[in-house]
Amino acid sequence: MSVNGRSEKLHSGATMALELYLDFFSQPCRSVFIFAKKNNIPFELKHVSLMDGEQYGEEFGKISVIKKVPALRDGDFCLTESIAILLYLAEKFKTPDFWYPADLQQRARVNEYLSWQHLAIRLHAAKMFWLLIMIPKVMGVDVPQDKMDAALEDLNGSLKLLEEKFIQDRPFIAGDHITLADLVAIVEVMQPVGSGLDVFEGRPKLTAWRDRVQAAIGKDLFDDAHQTVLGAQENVKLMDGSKLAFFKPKILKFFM
Ligand SMILES: N[C@@H](CCC(=O)N[C@@H](CS)C(=O)NCC(=O)O)C(=O)O
Repeated sequence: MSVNGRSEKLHSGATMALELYLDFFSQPCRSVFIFAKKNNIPFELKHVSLMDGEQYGEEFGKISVIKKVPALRDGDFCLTESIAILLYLAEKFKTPDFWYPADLQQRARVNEYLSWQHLAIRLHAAKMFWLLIMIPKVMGVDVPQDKMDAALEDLNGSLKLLEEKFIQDRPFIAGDHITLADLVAIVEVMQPVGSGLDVFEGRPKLTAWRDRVQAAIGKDLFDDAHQTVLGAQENVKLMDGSKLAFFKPKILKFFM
């Protein structure tokens, strides 16, 4: 696997550093990155360029047969799935309790959100990103208006549930403090923003929650993790659509 872009060595010890395989276009990668950085977890960042198809390369195949990012390698131990990775890091590095509270009902709230989000916010926000920007502007395929309308309706439904069921009148999803649930939520909510859809407009509750989450993470770290996706509208102009040929059938089948 060629390692490019933002690869950086964050740990130089005699023993092999924990490795995180990430691409910053990817929402779950951003949650893992933010969590590791915020908690001063030493790791070596291995950039896997999805746009260059590096997830299908032989070298990354040794790390993950699923061929998706994020992935983690800790010595001989390889792990996929962002939620599993976040929990592994939380347990291994004994991060502060508030991230994944020991309190039974607060933890249940976090688990509830983490279980719900895959087929709701994650799916719908990612779909908007592909329909608004990647499919038409990089793959050169027109998106019919009815597909766009249906996708927006789904996203609006999920955002409504995020506000009304998960945030309610609490500062954060599980109460007074940021948890893994908020972290996993914010990276997904930011994805359509990168494609030019301001999901915060007309949603004061969501906006206030975003501001609290951003403050809890720290603006510099938040911006650092999101600069790639928030620059997507410019970045796509430089992308070579033919490079996505390997991805195109899969994406069109999934989102169109
Ligand atoms: N459930 C997985 C989802 C991972 C995932 O879908 N990763 C995407 C990027 S956001 C990916 O690597 N896609 C590459 C591909 O499908 O070829 C997680 O939470 O880690």
